[in-house]
Amino acid sequence: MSTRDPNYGTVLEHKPELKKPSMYKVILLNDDYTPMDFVVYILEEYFYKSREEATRIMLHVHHRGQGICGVYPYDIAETKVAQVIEAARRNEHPLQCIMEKE
Ligand code: TYC
Repeated sequence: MSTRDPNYGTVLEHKPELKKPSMYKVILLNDDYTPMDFVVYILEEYFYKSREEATRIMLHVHHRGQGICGVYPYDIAETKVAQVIEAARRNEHPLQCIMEKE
């Protein structure tokens, strides 16, 4: 392109400047030892679920093997996973929590 090009200096197309951040599912895994009440507590305390919703998610995980607690940007999902595992280990429960790109 030269300065004699009729399109010189003309912006022909705009690429979006910002991509939407990828979102990550935070997933609880079932096990045979973590008490149901503790899982409900985790869902209320760290994922701000009502008692009813927390119970529903806990029972879903119990029957189906895993379940989604929420969907968050990477850093928040990573923090939630760390908080859940920390609380579980502090209480000597084997509860596992993972994150997965949506
Ligand atoms: N299966 C556990 C029990 O019978 C309860 C449980 C539910 C554990 C969900 C983990 O993510 C979980 N006590």
